[in-house]
Amino acid sequence: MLEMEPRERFLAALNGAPVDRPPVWLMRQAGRYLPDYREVRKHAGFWELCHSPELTTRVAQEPLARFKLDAAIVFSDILVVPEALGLGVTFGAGEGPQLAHRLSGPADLAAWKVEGAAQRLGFVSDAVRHLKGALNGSHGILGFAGAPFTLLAYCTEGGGSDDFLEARVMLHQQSALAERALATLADLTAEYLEAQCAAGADTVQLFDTWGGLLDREDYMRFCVPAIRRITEPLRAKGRKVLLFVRGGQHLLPVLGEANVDGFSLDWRVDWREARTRYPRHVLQGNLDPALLLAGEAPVRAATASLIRTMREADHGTRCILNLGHGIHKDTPPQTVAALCDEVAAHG
Ligand code: 1CP
Repeated sequence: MLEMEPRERFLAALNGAPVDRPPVWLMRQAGRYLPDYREVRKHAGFWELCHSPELTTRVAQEPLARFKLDAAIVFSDILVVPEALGLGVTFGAGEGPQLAHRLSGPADLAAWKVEGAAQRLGFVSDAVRHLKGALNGSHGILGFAGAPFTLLAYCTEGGGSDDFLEARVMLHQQSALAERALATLADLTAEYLEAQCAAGADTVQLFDTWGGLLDREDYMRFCVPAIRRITEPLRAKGRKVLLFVRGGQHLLPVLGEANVDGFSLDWRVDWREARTRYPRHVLQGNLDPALLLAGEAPVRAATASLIRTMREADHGTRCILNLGHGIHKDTPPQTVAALCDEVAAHG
């Protein structure tokens, strides 16, 4: 098959059309492991960066210039949504995020500034539009948002955590409040993702980074209905939605209920098992991000082996090569280059 252009290849894989080889992009491909990103951050705070279309385009384009990638992801963060709701999100130097106003009872939810929140998120669609103009059709573009439970987890905890106990307690102690908060987050996210698509995103990904903390019953009860509030209106408009659930291997049997076009698989999911269960979905993933710290040879071997698996099961279509979670900040750019070169060599 003739060599395809990056965006053409990315769209073909999303639509289940033939591809010369699987397209590749990497979660957190723009970020702290890249020197140019660190340079930008010396001069701009994190929110300042997110609000500047020129800077977000610059950091989103840098990995495209360095590596043979097929798509860009708009530079932003999942916590723009709680920030737009007035929760006061800050990123301290070298620490995780902090939220000034945690959700712990009904009065906190009543104080969320829902009105005008979608408009306050307009800077993210501006970033998509600016990136679209700069790329001029060369690469695919992904928009994204946090999935409702992952956002709820940060809202209740007031920052990062390993187990997000506050949110898991709330689901059972204040179920009605949790459901209302999830629905509020979902409805805002649906509008926000539609705006990203209208601005030029080819697909959007929901990051449920903490969804894997829940068992199947709770995921079905709380997360799936909230995700469907997002995916139903988007898919009715022909938008394509991908869902990433970190640590969600036990949830795989029920994820089909989320009404998405595809799944981004955590590295612990067996590709063949996922494909057998979901023959028609787009599957994306799922190399262990740790491989990128292990050197070029292991990266190339694992990449070649994953492409073989993709081709055996699907002739390679409806498959997007990626990591099973984001690039670690200590990753050497050379191994990222090796990964992308290896994928390109399979054309
Ligand atoms: O410069 C800095 O110090 C900030 C580091 C950073 C970066 C580079 C943060 C703060 N966010 C981002 C960008 C980002 N975040 C992107 C775009 C970059 C790209 O992919 O190329 C994306 C898609 C995200 C998504 C995101 N933010 C997720 C979901 C994906 C995942 O990694 O699981 C999550 C959980 C966040 C929250 C967040 N934002 C930033 C940090 C350090 C964190 C983790 C907080 C924690 O729980 O400790």
